[in-house]
Amino acid sequence: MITITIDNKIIQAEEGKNILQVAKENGIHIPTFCHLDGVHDTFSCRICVVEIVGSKKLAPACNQKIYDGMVIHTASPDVLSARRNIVNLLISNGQHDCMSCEANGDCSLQSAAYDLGIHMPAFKMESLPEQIIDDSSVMITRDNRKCILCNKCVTVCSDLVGNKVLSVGYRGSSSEVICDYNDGMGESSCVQCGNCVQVCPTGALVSKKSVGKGRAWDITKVRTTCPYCGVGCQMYLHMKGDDIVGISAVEGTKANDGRLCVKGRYGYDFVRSNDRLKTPLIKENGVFREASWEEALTLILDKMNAIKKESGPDAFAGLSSARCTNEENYIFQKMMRAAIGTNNVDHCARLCHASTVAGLATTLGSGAMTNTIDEVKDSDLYFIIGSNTTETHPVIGMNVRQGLNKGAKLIVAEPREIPLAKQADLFLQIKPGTNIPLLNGMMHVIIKEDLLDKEYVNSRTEGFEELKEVVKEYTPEVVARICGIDSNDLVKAAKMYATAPTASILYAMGVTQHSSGTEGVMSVSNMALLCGNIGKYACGVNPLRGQNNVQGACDMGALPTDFPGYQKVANPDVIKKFEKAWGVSLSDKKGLTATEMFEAILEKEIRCLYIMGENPMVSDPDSNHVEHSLKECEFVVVQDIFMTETAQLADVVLPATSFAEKNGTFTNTERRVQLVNAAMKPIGDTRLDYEILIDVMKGLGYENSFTNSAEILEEIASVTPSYGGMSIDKIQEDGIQWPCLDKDHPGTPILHTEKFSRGEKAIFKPATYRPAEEQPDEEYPFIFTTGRILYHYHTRTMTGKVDGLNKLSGHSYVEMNPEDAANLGIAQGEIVEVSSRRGKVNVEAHVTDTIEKGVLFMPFHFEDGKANLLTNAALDPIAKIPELKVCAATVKKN
Ligand SMILES: Nc1nc2c(c(=O)[nH]1)N[C@H]1C(S)=C(S)[C@@H](COP(=O)(O)OP(=O)(O)OC[C@H]3O[C@@H](n4cnc5c(=O)[nH]c(N)nc54)[C@H](O)[C@@H]3O)O[C@H]1N2
Ligand SMILES: Nc1nc2c(c(=O)[nH]1)N[C@H]1C(S)=C(S)[C@@H](COP(=O)(O)OP(=O)(O)OC[C@H]3O[C@@H](n4cnc5c(=O)[nH]c(N)nc54)[C@H](O)[C@@H]3O)O[C@H]1N2
Ligand code: SF4
Ligand code: SF4
Ligand code: SF4
Ligand SMILES: [Mo]
Repeated sequence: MITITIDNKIIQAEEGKNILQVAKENGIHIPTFCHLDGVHDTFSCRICVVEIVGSKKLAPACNQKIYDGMVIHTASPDVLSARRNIVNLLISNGQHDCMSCEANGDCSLQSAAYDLGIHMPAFKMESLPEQIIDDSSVMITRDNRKCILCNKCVTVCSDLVGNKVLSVGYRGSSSEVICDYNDGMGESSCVQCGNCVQVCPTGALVSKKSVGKGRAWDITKVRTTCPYCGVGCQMYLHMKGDDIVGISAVEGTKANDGRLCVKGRYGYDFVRSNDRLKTPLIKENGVFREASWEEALTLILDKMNAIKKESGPDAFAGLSSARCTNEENYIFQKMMRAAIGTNNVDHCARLCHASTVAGLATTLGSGAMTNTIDEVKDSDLYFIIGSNTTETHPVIGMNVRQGLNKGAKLIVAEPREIPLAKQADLFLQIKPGTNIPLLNGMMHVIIKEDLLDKEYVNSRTEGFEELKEVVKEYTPEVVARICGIDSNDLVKAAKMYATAPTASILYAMGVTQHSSGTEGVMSVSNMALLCGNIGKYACGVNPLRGQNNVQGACDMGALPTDFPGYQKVANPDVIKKFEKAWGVSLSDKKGLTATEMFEAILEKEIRCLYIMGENPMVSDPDSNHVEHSLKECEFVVVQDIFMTETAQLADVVLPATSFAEKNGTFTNTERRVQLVNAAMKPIGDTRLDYEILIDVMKGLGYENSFTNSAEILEEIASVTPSYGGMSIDKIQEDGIQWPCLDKDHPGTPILHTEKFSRGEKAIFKPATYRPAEEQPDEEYPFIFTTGRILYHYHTRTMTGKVDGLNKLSGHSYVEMNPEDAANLGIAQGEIVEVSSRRGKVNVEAHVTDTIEKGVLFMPFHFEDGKANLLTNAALDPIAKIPELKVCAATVKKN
């Protein structure tokens, strides 16, 4: 610590800091336009100049390190005169119509002018360069007449987002910010994340949706967690009364540090959509009518109690929700187990990372991301397999791109040339369904070339000999043939992965959604263990969990085999523990998985299905089969925020509140438990999910005493060891990563550092290649795979309510290779028929060389041209996850 003086105030400060930082920490205001903490130190705007006693020149505070005894004046006559000149030049050079400008009240230039007492620009420009407002982007307006060339947007887009759309074009006084090769923003490679808008100090970059919706002073900001993907971005909802008028990222947070993606920032219209369910609905003679809560609950309870009496607890099944909070999921599984008495409870993780939960629990002892999101940017190498990271976990994708900017290497293994594949050092364009041979082949090379970490394998793992035996046959030549890649590339990939100082594997649905999904996951784990890459900084096996709270829904025991904290139903001690905690006797019978429930309905084993926040009519494979099953089910309750395709088939529909109207916690993909805070009162007659469930439990004869979600979290902590130290107070600000064993425990950023959760050592579980259940044949000669796009989320109940997102992508399509299209005489944009053994759809053809010959890809988001009419419900025998990534299909001209 050293001593300096700012404006006659004596301050103790840390050596190495700059004047701007120290002033800010001590409540002394120095204006700045261009500074971005730790990122952008161009000191180009010069508005932060200060006077340092003994120095002849004014110095920019952002660039001047402090020294012991330094004496600084931040508002001396010279300083103020310099600032007046700068501001006068800036406002004279542009057109600043503050009265109607969207940034009024939230503009650094305006504030500086006000503070300096500048009423009118001092200089009169003969003629201003002609600059046109760029209105071409769906989400953002650019008005370069208000741009002060601070360069922040350029830095954010290139360094923090990694998209490199923006730059300063032209020279000298003609300089201006441009997109790509001076394209309109809407025609450029911009992905509309709005991160440039957030840092713009003026009204030069504006979010269209917020225009005219309220001034800075009309708005209160409520911090919460994004309701979409598992990154768990921290955001402020900008509230004007009960309306969300904008969203911004929280800066300095662990999960997203000031960044969001397009869905998080602009996908909020669904909250106040007119389509929200507002009252309970009861189906009578095939049509819904509005009902009171009392009426709806009475009907539900009469029916449920009757079924329970006649057929017992195992005639019930429940689907919990990865969109709901931990507290709601905890109550849901407690309802199924304690109030009904069955373990037939599951949720969409079954369609998603069930194979991760099973696979990594076996090899490592914990089925979660081993490392943190923030570390991702520090890896030396990324091996990305079956994850379209920049579209599905965009902020993690931004961290990958930050790493690439710093020189990290990238290997992508994918059937499609996804955006990151274009930046890869090595792109392995494999056939869908061939991850296991690929990974075995890489391990074959690593062992053969003696690149394994022997010390680690000896001291921290078991089962190496079996692995060696299995991968022996997977020579580069054999693997190259199965995967459809070049054998030299395989060797190169193996060497790159094994020799990188730190290497992080990121994977998702391209690995998990196969009938060999669990073995695929274990193969990923095998390769990381072989190279000693688990339990270390910037390394790891990182399954990117999908939904905002899918990690939490699993943690809370919305699984047929697990109580909260993965305590096993099969373990009698666990049953005893929960019987004591809940004061009831519990079933020790393993429950049905989500994918088995629909079968059990058809076999008349299940009579009542309770669905909270899931839309299986669109999201489950083989939709015709799901529809049949739901229609056959005697009593279906759906609790949702919209009238979904699934809710249409229910007997009773209950309206729930959305994330913006509730308190609680979500657990993101890096195991971080974070707060969800209500920003508005519930819409219509909607009720909180857990309140509804508690009423149902009461009607079934089980009383809870909870009055709010914080009390539920207390009970969760008391029965779930890995959440033992979690409480609302403790997780304020940045959240805590589990395991967090007690209230003094700091949480756990990196798993398995000293020993594995499974016990002392991890285990290799080698797998042999089993082709996908359905292979192309003469009738269905294409491999059909499905997935996601950046602009939409799952069954579009939420993103489908956002005009801008619908404009960016509004309907289904099929991607196919130009050669295939030419052979079939199919033109770009033509409507074609795609069919499989289970169904057919008509969709637009997107002819693109990013996909290989013989492969078709379709997003599963859209109700028109529903991909899941075609997909195969074949299951992985261990995790019961369906093979959503491979089936046989054909395409023909209409
Ligand atoms: N924009 C957006 N983001 C989302 C979601 C969303 O709906 N929209 N959903 C969230 C959820 S729940 C999840 S689970 C995640 C999913 O995130 P991802 O898994 O990244 O998304 P997908 O598009 O399902 O699949 C990823 C990739 O797997 C590839 N693939 C297909 N078959 C194979 C194969 O056999 N091997 C390999 N190596 N790759 C293959 C596909 O080409 C695809 O690009 O996204 C989350 N984020
Ligand atoms: N072909 C194909 N199919 C797939 C996949 C694939 O890659 N390909 N991916 C699979 C994967 S990984 C997943 S995770 C599943 C997702 O499948 P689903 O979970 O069925 O899909 P969502 O659209 O997310 O459904 C969530 C529902 O919750 C509702 N909801 C949102 N917030 C709340 C709330 O606060 N309370 C209540 N009660 N309801 C709420 C929404 O309106 C919506 O109806 O899809 C799977 N299906
Ligand atoms: S919106 Fe995002 S991608 Fe587009 S220019 Fe701004 S920062 Fe770059
Ligand atoms: S558009 Fe905004 S952030 Fe970008 S250079 Fe201009 S003033 Fe700075
Ligand atoms: S990356 Fe995921 S969590 Fe972050 S804003 Fe986008 S959808 Fe939300
Ligand atoms: Mo998922």
